[in-house]
Amino acid sequence: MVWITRLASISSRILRNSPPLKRLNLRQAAPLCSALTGQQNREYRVIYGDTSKLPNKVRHYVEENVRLCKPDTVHICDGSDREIELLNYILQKDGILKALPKYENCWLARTDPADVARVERLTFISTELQRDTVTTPKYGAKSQLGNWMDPEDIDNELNMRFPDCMKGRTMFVIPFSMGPVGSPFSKIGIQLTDSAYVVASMRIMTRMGSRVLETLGEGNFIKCLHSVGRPLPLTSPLHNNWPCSPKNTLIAHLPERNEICSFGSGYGGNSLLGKKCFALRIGSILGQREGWLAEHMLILGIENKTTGEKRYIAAAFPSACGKTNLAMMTPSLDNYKITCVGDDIAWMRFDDAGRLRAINPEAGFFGVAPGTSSKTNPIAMDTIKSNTVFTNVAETSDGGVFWEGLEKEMDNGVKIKSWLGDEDWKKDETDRPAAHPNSRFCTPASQCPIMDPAWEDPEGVPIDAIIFGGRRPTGVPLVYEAFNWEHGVFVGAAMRSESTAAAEHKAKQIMHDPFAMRPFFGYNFGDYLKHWLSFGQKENVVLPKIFHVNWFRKGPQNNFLWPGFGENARVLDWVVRRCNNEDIAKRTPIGMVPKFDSLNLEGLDEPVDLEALFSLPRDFWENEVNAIYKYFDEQVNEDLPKEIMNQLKELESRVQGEL
Ligand code: OXD
Ligand code: MN
Repeated sequence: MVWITRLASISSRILRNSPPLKRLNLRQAAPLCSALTGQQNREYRVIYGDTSKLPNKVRHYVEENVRLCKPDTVHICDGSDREIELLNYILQKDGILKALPKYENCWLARTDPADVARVERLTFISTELQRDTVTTPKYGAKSQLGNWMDPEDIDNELNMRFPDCMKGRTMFVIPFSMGPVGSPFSKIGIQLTDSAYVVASMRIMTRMGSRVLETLGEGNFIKCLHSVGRPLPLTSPLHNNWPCSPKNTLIAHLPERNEICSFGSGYGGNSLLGKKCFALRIGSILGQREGWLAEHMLILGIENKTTGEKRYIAAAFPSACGKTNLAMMTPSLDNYKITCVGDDIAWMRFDDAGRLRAINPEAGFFGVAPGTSSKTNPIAMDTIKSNTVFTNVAETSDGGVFWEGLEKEMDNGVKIKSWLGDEDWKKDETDRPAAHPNSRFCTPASQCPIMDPAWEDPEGVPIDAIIFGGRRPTGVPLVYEAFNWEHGVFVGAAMRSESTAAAEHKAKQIMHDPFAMRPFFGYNFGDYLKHWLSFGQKENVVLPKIFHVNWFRKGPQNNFLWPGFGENARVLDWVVRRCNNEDIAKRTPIGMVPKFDSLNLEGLDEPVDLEALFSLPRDFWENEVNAIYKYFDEQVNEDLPKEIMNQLKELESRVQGEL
């Protein structure tokens, strides 16, 4: 145990009332605050770990933020079993986690109902030049492709929030690696947080602890500062014992300082900073700088058991559109075996031999619970039976969990307590769901029975196909293939999908979600497109084929036209055979679709209406083209690469001439 001196600092209230501090960043703020107040140095206590063992750069980062946030105690995470037992004990004592005795080492957290999803409108990226971060929308339209804030303004915002924010609490120091520890693809972050729930979740979602510090040495890391924003003593009561500060929530990315600062929310996407903030937003910037791609994509392996041929596919769908289900699919075609490399994020780069290689930077799954069942995803159901943290799901009287989709898997007589605490919840008696639609399971990937043998390969797995997709109730066929790389980049840029509960959007609406990255771009979308296009110009690379899928097309009775889930293997079979250049595709104005009879439909329980699944209504595609024009024009404006505009014009003329 080590004692370190800390400087006292001015309270956030005083800062709030002061004139804006010119170009003051958090690091400058801490010592200045203490100098201003002239308070005496005080000491804080390291209750776990040893700061003298921290690399110098990490120690400085910890110390400057201790001075700023003023936690009572500091805990340096080692990632050990002893540590997590201690944290689970504390979380239980504080009423944040509840044990779920039906399973092994599983826990339930219920959040403040005001802190249940990612908050996109409060998520900012701050760079000196606005245009580095966002496109410039036309006609005064609001940017849908990210929020930028001036560095001076963001510093003022941060200075209004972070000083003293951890008073009475413990600051946890989490060293974590995105990607296998020591892989040349991997990157290291240090997250400082006052939430033990975040520590427990980061332990599942990342490789975390002492071995990361050993690998880091005096190397560089991404600085990740997080606070729930509820110093002690509390000034108002908590809901569900869940500390958060929704009115002050702010998720700030400062790529020019390699820094992320998140305040006020304990919810996963806002607080587990390795995930969306680091692996996607900061990751995409690093990717642009260093020549690689950070994408919102699952990675799966697909093996033909008859021929032994194995391929890897990466697929981008918007949040809550079935990436986890596809990544863990139990194929309905017996001759295929699917293995999982990742369900949410892919870091990809071309290797020296010109193959695109991908790693999953995460170590766990933070999956949407509702809809997951033994029918839709039996592999996920197996994975989550132990060592899992559930958030905002319903609880059962036999010590288990429940959510919409598990109705057929409940034992008789078992009672349900909803995520909002409604005792003996019954579907017919209320219109409140049992589980929040964005409730989650957080579970270790290593427990998934179909993890690919190469999922932790430091070199990554070779990608043969990239699939884009979304929830499109009308007009978009089950599958089509892009004509070439440039057309494929256009298909990604033009992606649209029905909104889901993963973020704070209200009504169901078809939203543009290019590359499924709309909430996660770290830099200007026009530059992002140029970056993607640049790979098409490279010599000596094997470009993966690009496809678009839509499992969600509906018929006139509002029924899904395609059974989905394990049956999606039939689409993957077609994709893989196209990667083998089989002559099974025919040209349409929007791309290549399966030739008659080339989609394997043998053994399907119910016949499918292929004509309806693949029809291309002219009015739909005219509207689609117009919507894309409008979006590109208004949102991407001058930053749209000419190649992408040309692709749109070509689509328009094909739709007009051929449909
Ligand atoms: C997620 C998301 O949590 O995309 O993966 O919202
Ligand atoms: Mn996601």
